[in-house]
Amino acid sequence: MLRADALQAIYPELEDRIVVTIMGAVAAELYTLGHRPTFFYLEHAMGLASSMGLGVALSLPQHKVVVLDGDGSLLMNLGTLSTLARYRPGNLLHIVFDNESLLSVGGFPTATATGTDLAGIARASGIPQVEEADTPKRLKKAVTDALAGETLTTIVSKVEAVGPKSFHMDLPLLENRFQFKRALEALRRQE
Ligand SMILES: Cc1ncc(C[n+]2csc(CCOP(=O)(O)OP(=O)(O)O)c2C)c(N)n1
Ligand SMILES: [Mg+2]
Repeated sequence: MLRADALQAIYPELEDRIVVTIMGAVAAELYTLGHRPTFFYLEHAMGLASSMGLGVALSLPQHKVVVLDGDGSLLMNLGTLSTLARYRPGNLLHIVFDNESLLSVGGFPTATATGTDLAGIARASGIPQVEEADTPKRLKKAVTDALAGETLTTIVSKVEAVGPKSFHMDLPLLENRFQFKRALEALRRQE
């Protein structure tokens, strides 16, 4: 499965949600599908998109929060899974696109290329719902089900190590940061 196809399949489920992504390829792919003020692309801070998503989910319990993570990023912050499991916000959906590669910096193989099982680590960390979805159709169903429910879910999706030709996004980090903050403040006023 190409991650671009996977994202296209789930974009209708994402467009009205709070979404936090890692940097690089997946950020550019989501941005290209259509930016929303409730999307934040966490540049530089590799591994911390799920930590940021946890904080947002805990502070806005009436809204669903979706994190788009990567294998290399999650491997850099495996402790996030036990922290997510400890606080287990039912409004948080954590999607890990596992391309077995640090694709965005040139494509070096990660530990998932040599057998590390992120879904297994998520289960052992205590994440209450862990799914594996390797086709756009299965991913869409897993995402729809998770967003319809109230259970913290991690979905691990194996994807090909293929990214967009360009990672250019016509949105500087600072602009995204202020826009996202204002969008969250507006949502909080509705709560
Ligand atoms: C702490 C830290 N180390 C390294 C980097 C450089 N870096 C940026 S993206 C990236 C790879 C991310 O890999 P993954 O999460 O698997 O996403 P993919 O690029 O495969 O979509 C790396 C190593 C960084 N930004 N921060
Ligand atoms: Mg990767």
